[in-house]
Amino acid sequence: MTLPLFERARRYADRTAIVAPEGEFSYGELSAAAESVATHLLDGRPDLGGERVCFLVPSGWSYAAVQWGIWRAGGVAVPMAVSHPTAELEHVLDDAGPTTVVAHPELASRLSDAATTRRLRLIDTQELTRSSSGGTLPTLAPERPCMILYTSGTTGRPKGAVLSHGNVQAQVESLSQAWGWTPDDRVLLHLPLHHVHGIVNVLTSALWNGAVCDILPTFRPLDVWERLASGGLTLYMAVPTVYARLIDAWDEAAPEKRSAWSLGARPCRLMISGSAALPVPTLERWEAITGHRLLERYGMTEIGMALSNPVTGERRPGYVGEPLPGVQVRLVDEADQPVPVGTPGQIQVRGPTVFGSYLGRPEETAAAFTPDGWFRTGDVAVIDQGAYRILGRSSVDILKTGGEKISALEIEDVLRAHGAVADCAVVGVPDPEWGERVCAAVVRRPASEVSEAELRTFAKSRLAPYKVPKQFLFVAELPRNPMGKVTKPAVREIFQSDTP
Ligand code: MLC
Ligand code: AMP
Repeated sequence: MTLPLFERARRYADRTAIVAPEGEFSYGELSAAAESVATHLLDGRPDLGGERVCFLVPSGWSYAAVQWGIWRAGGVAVPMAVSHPTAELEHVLDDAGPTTVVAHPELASRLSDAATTRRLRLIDTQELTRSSSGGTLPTLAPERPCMILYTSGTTGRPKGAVLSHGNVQAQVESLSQAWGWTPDDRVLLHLPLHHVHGIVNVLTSALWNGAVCDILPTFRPLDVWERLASGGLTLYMAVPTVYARLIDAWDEAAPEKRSAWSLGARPCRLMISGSAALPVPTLERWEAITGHRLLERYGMTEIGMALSNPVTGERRPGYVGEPLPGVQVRLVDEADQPVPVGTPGQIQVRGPTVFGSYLGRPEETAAAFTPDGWFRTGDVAVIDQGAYRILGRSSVDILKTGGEKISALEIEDVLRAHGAVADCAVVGVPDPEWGERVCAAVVRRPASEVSEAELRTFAKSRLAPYKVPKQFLFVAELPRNPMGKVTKPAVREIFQSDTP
């Protein structure tokens, strides 16, 4: 017996699973490749027994084969972001404590020193998928952990959210039911594959349902338009910044291109937006261009998806709909008591889709849940005429830029490590392209002349590209309240009044 995901793949053996830069591959080929990867990773052992395997593999066929292979061997898959600098990759290695690291041949050099220092086995994807299969693979219970996804919190470096096979299956079953996935679906995937959005909502949902996952390794607006317009796609999912970029590309295109793109995108059955608030003007413009009213939904790394507008029925702009099947959602006050309908409250979520723990952080895990098992999202919403509307977050130090969640405090810690920085405050400033733009107010040390460019280079070598502030302002002092605490809203105002 194996997990339903792999059992189901047998049913679809001859159907296409993945179309990627490497070629077109059937479910049968994916299952066989996963067995090879698993056999190689096991190296004669019966079961990886929950060992973590970090992998740095671009979106595509190899990614899916490696992810499934780690799962089939009884390992926990820890996807690493291809866009991250070594310092971020090293944080994941140190926190996840893997035994083995898998890397695409073109990316292996980025991990070789780190792997050697940490005495980790570094395996190349080509070697893995070439090896022969055979032997028995372990039986996997749904409660076993399968994946660790790194996510920023208010404090410290990113934490690893541990998801079980059961969590992923519950998430996929909920979305399959709500969004009506069938084996005839074909979804376009260009989202990064170290987040729940790309991994669960797109890749795993497609593979669970016997559908085709059509992968573009990176997001390029013209490629996406051409792919949407070439027909055959039934589903498309992206973050609001992507829709904004696609709208810009459409506006800049020649009239014949515009009509071809608009016409070509129309037959797709469903287009979805999430990971950040979808501005109503973006929803309206997209509808005018393509005829599709985007279905907005709300989710989070720790819980998968929680709220969604309906496939059939009214999708109210600015609202994220209702709880998804199998997901319990409530709004509470500061004492964790449910608030009356119409009163804003913090979103809490419970059920089989919710993750188990943050790796190695029992205190943060305990603090994230109420005693009766509700996960505290930190997002605030209100129910208005039966649908949820997200109002914001309870912490000013969590930002969302282009669908990426980041911690202001993590960026401040990095900037403060620069010798010329006496103090700093990082804020998210509303931005039409990114949702929030990361901005840093910096107090330089006396006599320091450090430039914006120098600080940016410094930050870039230590942080993921999307965490690097887009704007720096040098200030004499930071605004503080009478208790001496930096007042972030006042810092944000400095940038808003500075924006031309
Ligand atoms: C890239 N940059 C960003 C950025 N992405 N800056 C801020 N925010 C981002 N999200 C930087 C680049 O490093 C570059 O910096 C500059 O901005 C322009 O880069 P680009 O090449 O134009 O950006 P691009 O690579 O096209 O990326 C933009 C994007 C990408 C929107 C396509 O960020 C993306 O795919 N975002 C989706 C993330 C996602 O999947 N989130 C889901 C999380 S799960 P420089 O200095 O080098 O020029 C979750 C739960 C849920 O949220 O509900 O789904
Ligand atoms: P992440 O931790 O990267 O998974 O990001 C999850 C966060 O993204 C949530 O806690 C919300 O703050 C935000 N988010 C996701 N979907 C939406 C949405 N539709 N509207 C507003 N915010 C959203």
